[in-house]
Amino acid sequence: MTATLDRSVAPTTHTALLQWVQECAELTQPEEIVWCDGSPEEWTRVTDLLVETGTFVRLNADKKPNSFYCASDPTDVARVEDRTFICSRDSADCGPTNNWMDPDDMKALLTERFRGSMRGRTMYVIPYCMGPLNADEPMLGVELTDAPYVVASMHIMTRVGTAALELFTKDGKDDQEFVPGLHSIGAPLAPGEPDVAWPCNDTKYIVHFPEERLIWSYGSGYGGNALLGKKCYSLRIASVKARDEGWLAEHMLILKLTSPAQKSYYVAAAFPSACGKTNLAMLDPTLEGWKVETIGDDIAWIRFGEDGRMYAVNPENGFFGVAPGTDYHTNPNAMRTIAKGNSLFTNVGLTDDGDIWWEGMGEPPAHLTDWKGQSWTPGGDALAAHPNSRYCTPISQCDTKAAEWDDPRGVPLDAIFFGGRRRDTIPLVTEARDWQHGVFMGATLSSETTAAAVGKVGVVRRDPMAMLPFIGYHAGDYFAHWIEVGKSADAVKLPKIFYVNWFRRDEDDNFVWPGFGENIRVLKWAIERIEGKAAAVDTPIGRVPTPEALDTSGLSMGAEELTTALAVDLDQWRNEIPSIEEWFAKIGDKVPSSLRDELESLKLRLG
Ligand code: GTP
Ligand code: SPV
Ligand code: MN
Repeated sequence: MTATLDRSVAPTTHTALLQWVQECAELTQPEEIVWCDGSPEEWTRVTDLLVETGTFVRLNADKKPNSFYCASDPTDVARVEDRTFICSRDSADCGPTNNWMDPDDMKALLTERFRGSMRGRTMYVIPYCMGPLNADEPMLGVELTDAPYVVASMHIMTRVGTAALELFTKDGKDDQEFVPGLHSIGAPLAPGEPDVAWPCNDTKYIVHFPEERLIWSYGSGYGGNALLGKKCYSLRIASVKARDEGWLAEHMLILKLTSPAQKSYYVAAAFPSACGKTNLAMLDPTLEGWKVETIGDDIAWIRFGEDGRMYAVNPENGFFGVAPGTDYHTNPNAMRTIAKGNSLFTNVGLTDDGDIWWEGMGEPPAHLTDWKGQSWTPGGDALAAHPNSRYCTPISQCDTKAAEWDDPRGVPLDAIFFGGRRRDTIPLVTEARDWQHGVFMGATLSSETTAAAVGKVGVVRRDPMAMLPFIGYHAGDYFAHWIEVGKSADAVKLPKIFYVNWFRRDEDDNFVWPGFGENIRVLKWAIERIEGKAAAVDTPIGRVPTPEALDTSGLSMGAEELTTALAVDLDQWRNEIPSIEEWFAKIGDKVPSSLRDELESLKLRLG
């Protein structure tokens, strides 16, 4: 049986929305259409259903109340960058770092994939809002999905349901814009056919039509591919909207830092996937008197305020954090947040007493069920948790959330950090001379690939502003937009830019910098630079702290390691130049001349 849209029970009069839901239902032929209201009852219904169908295991309520374990299909564990497309009308608007296909061709191809793809399943209509509901211009979206896992996840990650839907027809108007996103796991069920715990399709397409502000996602149930409010809307589509309107949509955490003098600062930081954003956003400082509060851990929308400063908003409502490595010693605030329950855990280990465990979380239990469903004991080769396993938990229950975390005005940025995962070359911290130099640092940012995307791990690649997989248009135009945004502002009001690397290693392959809570020392130096208080050495690549300027009080690390962490090795930098040149050559004519000038002057300074 195929459901048709019954407008008399649809909880909205929004004409374009009703029309689109009807078209998608006709195409995908679900058995039922359910409008999501975002209520706690709906959460209970959907999670109960997922337990019943074997997708979820309810965790022990004494350990993790109202929380669930789930294991994906072993082939559906991460973002699929080679299956991600920007289908701009003109291929020149997509650029060499994205996959492109003509939008009409893509629609023709995918229409056949979506035809009947929801047969035997329920189509959930999820109205949602990215960013606060009381924003001047609430950023609305609707995801149609046949995955109840997506419904449960969207409950945590976005403002979902009736409160969002009401904004679609605000003040009696039914013309509010929204970003439509059609998602199907691509696993229709024939009558009587038994389901599997994690249905998906071997063929995946994550597709964006930037001019239409439209998303089509097929074949995957994994977070970044399937929760369309996150990377698809808030980065790829939003970056295009931001270019058109003069703002920035970035892969950045946002934190509030308060000094012992009780002065507060706001910092945004762009690190590639699985390179430390969540950990920095929740940092537990090792320096007395300093306080860090969390505003966002993955995405920042940055607009100019009336005072000419840049204000950052976190469009999300939850954390979708990397599980492995998260522990009371590394990220106690994340541990406390998930301990309160109301969370989902995907591809972690399931302990025999109904709790979760992953690599890096203290002592392993004597036995557990690993993410592949196999019996697991410590000491073997198999991992308990997939390296890209994730916890999904509400920001509202994070003890260190800043009061401003859902303020629609956002917070005024004092500093922007770029950072990557590099075993050599990149010092612990470098200050840019000015905005243009900072944009050059961001545009040439490099990092070792991680398990957050399917593919080889540990390969150094350029990841401009940590946005390589997320820029919704041509990377060269994106660089030009960053330059323009800086030019349009009063230079003294712009955030200062820094480049950090927590991941430098010694000859024995150990990290030289202890990282995590100790990163407060780098934040402190940056703030003192902004205040004109800390010393720095001018080097060919920018300004780095003098060893005395970095507060190392109580830091148990050798002077030699500290020197290595801070070192600007000119030979390593000279080695870096050809790959930067290659990178600019790849981007081509659209690299702004100001960034080419930066490269030329860097070469001159390196000699
Ligand atoms: P996405 O959610 O994929 O965008 O990742 P993210 O940038 O939020 O990265 P996250 O903070 O989750 O960290 C990823 C991994 O890096 C985890 O295993 C962390 O334990 C580890 N990590 C984070 N900060 C540091 C650090 O300062 N030093 C070291 N050595 N590891 C870190
Ligand atoms: C990332 O990969 O940068 C993430 C996780 O934050 S995902 O939502 O899967 O993209
Ligand atoms: Mn991310």
